[in-house]
Amino acid sequence: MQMGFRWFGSADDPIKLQQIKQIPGVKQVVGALFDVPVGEVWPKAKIATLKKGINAAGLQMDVIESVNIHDDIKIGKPTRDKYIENYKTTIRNLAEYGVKVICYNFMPVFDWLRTDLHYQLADQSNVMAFEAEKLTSDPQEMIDQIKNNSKGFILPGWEPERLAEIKHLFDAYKDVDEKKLTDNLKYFLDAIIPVCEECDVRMAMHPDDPPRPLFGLPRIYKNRDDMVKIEELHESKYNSFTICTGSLGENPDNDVPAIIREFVRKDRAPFIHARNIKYTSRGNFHEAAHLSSEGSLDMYDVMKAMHDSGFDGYVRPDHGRNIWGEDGRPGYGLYDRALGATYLNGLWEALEKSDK
Ligand code: DNO
Repeated sequence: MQMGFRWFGSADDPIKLQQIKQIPGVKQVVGALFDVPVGEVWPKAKIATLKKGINAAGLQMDVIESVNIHDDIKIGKPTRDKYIENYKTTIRNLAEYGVKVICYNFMPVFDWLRTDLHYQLADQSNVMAFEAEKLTSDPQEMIDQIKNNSKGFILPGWEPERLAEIKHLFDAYKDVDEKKLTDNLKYFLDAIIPVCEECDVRMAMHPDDPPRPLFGLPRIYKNRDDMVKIEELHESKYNSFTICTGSLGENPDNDVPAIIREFVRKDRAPFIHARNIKYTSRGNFHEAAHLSSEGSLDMYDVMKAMHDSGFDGYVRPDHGRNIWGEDGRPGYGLYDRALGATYLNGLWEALEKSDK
């Protein structure tokens, strides 16, 4: 198991690589290029600079999160082939710099969605939260709320140039149902997985967050059965998953440790996001500190499932709270994620030693 930490780059992340290096046990920086428009090729020179900076801080860059997928691919427009060719070139370019795993998602329009970016907990820390009753009927209102509350940070997966086109995007998705979206995923995987096999780069699809349809848009990675369907679209260990404990766990019917066991044993889960959440009522939740005692997920069971199945991939703490006066990017401050990494490493050490 290798512990990583997500980082938004020197131009846009107040957290310094040296601070990440000081978190005990963190070996990997999970990075990305945030200044390349979705759909364009990631240039080698920019990848080289990113990697150089990370390596100079004594850290590795084996995992990229995310190379986002152009909407034309998800919608299945004729122009998708051009963007798929670009994606293949990006895979090849990343492979040249030693990247092993690319995290991506196939969610229409929105990546993750929350109705509150600063939900206050009793200890005065704040987290992100989701309450279905607070979803606005007009998605534009939701987007404006999120933008206005993000304290000027660009949130992952919320590229301003895409969301500026929201009405147009919704129109473009109007004939895309679950079946069509799945067919379009298959078309994409059939095209890119042979390149992944040739370059030894694994695609790791991230679950829908929250794992339910939103604003009438289809969602295709919500639970274990969806994962089996996606796996069958293109049989290869390079067609694999990011298991995000928080996203899947947001639906209490999902047995997250069982999902981990099944897909790690099959070697289909090279990347795990470890996050805790607390249910406020069915389907609603707020995010929480990583400890089992702070949320509704048992993080010992999560780590034990990874350990028992011989997990040998990458893991990172996921969304944390803003604590100790930090006013960081929602979900991605330094302190609480560092506590999370340390806690997860502690659980792992105990599991390793209890085996001997
Ligand atoms: C949110 C993240 C997502 C994730 C993408 C992967 O904080 O979990 O933005 O990175 O869905 O493509």
